[in-house]
Amino acid sequence: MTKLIATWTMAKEAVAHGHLLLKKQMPSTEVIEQSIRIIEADARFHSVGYSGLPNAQGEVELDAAMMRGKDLSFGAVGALQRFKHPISIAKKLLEEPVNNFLVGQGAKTYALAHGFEEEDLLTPEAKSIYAQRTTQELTKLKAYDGHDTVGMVCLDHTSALCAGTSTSGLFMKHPGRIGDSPLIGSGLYCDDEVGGACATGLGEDLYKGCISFQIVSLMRMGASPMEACKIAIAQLSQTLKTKRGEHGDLSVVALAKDGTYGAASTMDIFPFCVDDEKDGSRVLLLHQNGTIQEADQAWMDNHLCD
Ligand code: SD4
Repeated sequence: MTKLIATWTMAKEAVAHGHLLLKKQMPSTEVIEQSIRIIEADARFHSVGYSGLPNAQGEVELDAAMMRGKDLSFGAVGALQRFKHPISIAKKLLEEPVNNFLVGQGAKTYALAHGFEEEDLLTPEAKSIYAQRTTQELTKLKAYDGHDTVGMVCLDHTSALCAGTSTSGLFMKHPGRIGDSPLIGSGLYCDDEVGGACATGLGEDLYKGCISFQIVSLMRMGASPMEACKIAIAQLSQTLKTKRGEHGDLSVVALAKDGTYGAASTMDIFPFCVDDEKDGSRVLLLHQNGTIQEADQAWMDNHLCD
């Protein structure tokens, strides 16, 4: 039975930590917060939290969200600067009766009023990657290059589900740009009656399909998480190709209330993590032909920050 699933190789340690918290019977909202905080704080990862790559004006700007499957409560922040743990602010907002999704200055005012501390998130390494990349010809720049989002779904001992996301968004994004990650139904969705899902990839394409809500809806109608992920990705990819000619990367993970999981992607190889009784967590590689294999040491050495 899987209790935690997360996008990308970088989530390995966080999922292992979450696995330990689940053993201590921590609720899924806490597990999601504590696990995602590990990734947000890790300076090796330039796509989430501290040390994230900055926007077009050189500022690190973060998006994060949390959804609780028991009562569909939702909290999110967008385009937030100078707070290392946007997932914790999203969790706080989830408890509010209204005003659950705050952006920019409003999110900052809320965070300060609730005891969150401001700090500089731009590390010398992130700054130098930014400087190198901005010297490339803009036409050769792929906006999406090297930018990942942590999306995580958790099922706790009471069968309560929670989903969370955290990201610094796209490289060279316009100040104020918000992707799919903090949008309910696009970056994440969960309902205890069914299961949960999270997305990563090009936000501007993912949110055109409300992809996470779509996956949970397919599961509600009887699809397994694997079927739901595959159908949702295939449909969105086809629709975007037909209507727009192309699309960016689209990847998803899902967890059903019975502890079965699914993943799908338009990438050749999409890595994701699941919890594991023996090692705490495992990194799995989903290939285009649908096969899933465990990542070996060589993959881990070369792709830890993916
Ligand atoms: C965004 N979906 O801001 C995020 C970025 C991402 O893998 O997930 N990249 O559009």
